Amino acid sequence: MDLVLEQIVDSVGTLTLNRPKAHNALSGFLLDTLIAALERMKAAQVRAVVFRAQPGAKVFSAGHDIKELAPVGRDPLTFLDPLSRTIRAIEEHPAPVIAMIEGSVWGGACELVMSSDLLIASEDSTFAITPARLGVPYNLSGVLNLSKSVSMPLIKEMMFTAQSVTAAWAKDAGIVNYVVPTNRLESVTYELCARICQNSPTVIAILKEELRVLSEAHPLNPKAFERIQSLRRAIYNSEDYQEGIRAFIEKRPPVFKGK
Ligand code: YXS
Repeated sequence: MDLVLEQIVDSVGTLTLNRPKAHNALSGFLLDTLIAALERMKAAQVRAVVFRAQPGAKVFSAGHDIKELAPVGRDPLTFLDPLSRTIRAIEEHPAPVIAMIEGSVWGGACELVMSSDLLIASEDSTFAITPARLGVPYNLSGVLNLSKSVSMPLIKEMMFTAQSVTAAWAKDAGIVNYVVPTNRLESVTYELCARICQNSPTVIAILKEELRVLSEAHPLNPKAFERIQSLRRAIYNSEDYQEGIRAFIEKRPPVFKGK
């Protein structure tokens, strides 16, 4: 079964997550498939890419495949991991990537949609940033991606509570462009694509790249980077890191001891 369905109509590509048995959990294989599909869309010179779950999905994506998270002692979120590579593929794609969201969005899937260019969410969709609930020491570029369009107090509330927020909350927080009834999600999304397709694709591509470069322009001295990495290493070497994953697999709440 194809883990990502691809379609191109009138210069607009649509990529549909298709791993329903695991709620579109982002396995390495699914993410590599997504990256390859984005490459094909680039070769086809689409003017916009819509990124979605199956119509009617209750869960847009359950986030990183927890069963594939690195074992204790290894960084679960490195530059060459599938999730990081997919996020860069979205950010560096020359056409706008529009996340059309229905259902609940979890963990790394929040970073995936929040790294898209535009987000259109159904009224009943929700968003949960879960590292604190899983015991995962999220990486610096991921935290930057999650926080770019949100005020500090609001992104801290999402990260520290690790609880789902509604689409309306996400709209107020500046995370999504539009919140619409589910039965209008497709029409609003593809109408927006049609408006984008009327404009110069080369200028849109350079504007997207300029905004990416500017949004990543953060001075970070080597000592600060190395200090953060050593703090992260202590966490992915910890009992709490193992507890978060074990608790999910054992279908029970985690009990974190802070070590
Ligand atoms: O028990 P089976 O084999 O049927 O499989 C179950 C779940 O184990 C599986 N599944 C997942 N497998 C791997 N990774 C996942 N993230 C994942 N989520 C679900 O799918 C089958 C059906 O799940 P089940 O029974 O829980 O369905 P449900 O309808 O009762 O509940 C749906 C959810 C989404 C509320 C529930 O599955 C859930 O809470 N999933 C985990 C959501 C989450 O915490 N995601 C964060 C993943 S870690 C991540 O993204 C980053 C590393 S971080 O945390 O740092 O942001």
